[in-house]
Amino acid sequence: RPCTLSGIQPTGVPHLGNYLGALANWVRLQDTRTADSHVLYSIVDLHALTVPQDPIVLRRNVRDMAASLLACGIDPKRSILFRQSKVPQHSELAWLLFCRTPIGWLSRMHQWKSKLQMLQQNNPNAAAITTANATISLMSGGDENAKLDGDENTQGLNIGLLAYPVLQAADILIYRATEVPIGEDQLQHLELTVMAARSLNSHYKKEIFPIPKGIFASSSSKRIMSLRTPTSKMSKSDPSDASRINLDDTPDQIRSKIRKATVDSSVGITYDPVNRPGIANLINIYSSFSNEEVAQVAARFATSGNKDFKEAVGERVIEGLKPIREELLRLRKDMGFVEEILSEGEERARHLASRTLRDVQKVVGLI
Ligand code: AQP
Repeated sequence: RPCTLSGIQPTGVPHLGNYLGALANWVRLQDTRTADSHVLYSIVDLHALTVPQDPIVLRRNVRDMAASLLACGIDPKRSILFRQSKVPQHSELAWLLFCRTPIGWLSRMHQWKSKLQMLQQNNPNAAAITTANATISLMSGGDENAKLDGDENTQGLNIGLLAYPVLQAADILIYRATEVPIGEDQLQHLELTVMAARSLNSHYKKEIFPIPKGIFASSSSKRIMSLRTPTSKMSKSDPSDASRINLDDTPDQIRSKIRKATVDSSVGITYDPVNRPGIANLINIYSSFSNEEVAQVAARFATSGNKDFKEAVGERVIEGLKPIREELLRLRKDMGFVEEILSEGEERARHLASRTLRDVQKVVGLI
C-alpha cells in the first residue's frame, strides 16, 4: 500500500531551498493519494532539539511552520499534518532501531561530519572525535562537572546530533512509508533508513518494513544554494538572513537580497555551476519558477548584464511566492485554526503509528 511521508524542522520560516527542493513536491504528491493510501507531513520538533532551542521560540516556530506548510498548499483533507513529538511511537521505534544500528553508520553521515567540523573550527576545546573509527570522546580535558552542567562548549555535541538519522528512519518506517520527498542533502539519511529496514527485515526473516524510495525535485531545484556563499546550501540556520529568501520576505527584501547575491564578474549569463556557482544558482531559481530548462534560461539572458538578470530573477521569485506569503500572513492571524488541524492530524498519525509499533514489538519479542 503506497504511503508518502516527509518532515521539516521547525527551525525558522522555510526558505526558497526548502520550498523548491521539497515542499513544492509535497504539495504535488497529494494528487497521487488514493482511497487506500496516506500522505503524511511532519513538523519534526524532536529533531530541532539536537541544537540548543529557546522553548518560547521553538513553540512559536512549530505553529508558524504549520501555517507555512498550509500556505504552501498542504491540504489537511488529503494529507495528515502533525507534530512529531505528539506521536510517541516515533521515539519508541527509534529505540528499537538504535539497538540494531552500528555506530559506524552514523559517524559516516556527511551532515554529522560537517557539523563536527564547524564546531571544531569555532571551538578548539570542544571535542576530540575520530569519525573514521567512530571513537567519540565528548571532551578533551577541562572540568568535567562544569561540562556536564551544560557548559555551552558541549552543547553542539550531544548524542541526539549523532543519532538523529535513526529517529528520521523511525519517522519513515513507523508509517511503512514507500515514498519520501526530500532535497538532495537528505539522500544519505534516506539510505540509512533503507539499511535499517533491510537489517530488521533480514534479522527477523520477515518483511516488517517496505523499502522506501526518495522522490526528488527537478535537477534545477533539488539543491538551492546560499545567496552569499553559493558553494553551500541555502539553510535556515545560516546566521546571515541575506543568504536565503524566506517565504515571508517582502518584495523589497527579495529584490534587495537577490541584488546583493554573490556572483562572479564575467560578462554575460552562462550556466556553469562549477566555475560560476552564483549565476548557476540564480538560473536554477529562475528556471524552477518558469518551468523552463536551465539552458533555455541561460540562452535568453546570454547577453544580459548581471544587474538586469538579477532583476528578472527577483521579479520571478516575487511573483512565485506572492500567494504563499499572502496566505501565510492570513493564517498567522488564525492560529486557533492551525492548532485544530494539527490536533486532528496527530490523532490520525497516532492511530497509524501504533499499528506498526505493535507489529514490530511482536516481531522482536516484546509482546
Ligand atoms: N538548500 C536546499 N535546497 C533544496 N532542498 C533543501 N532542503 C533544505 N535545504 C535545501 C530540503 O528541505 C526539507 C526540509 O529540511 P529541514 O528544514 O528539515 O532540514 P535541513 O535539510 O537541515 O534544512 P535547513 O534549511 O538547512 O534547516 P536547518 O538550518 O535547521 O538545518 C528537506 O527535505 C531538505 O532536503
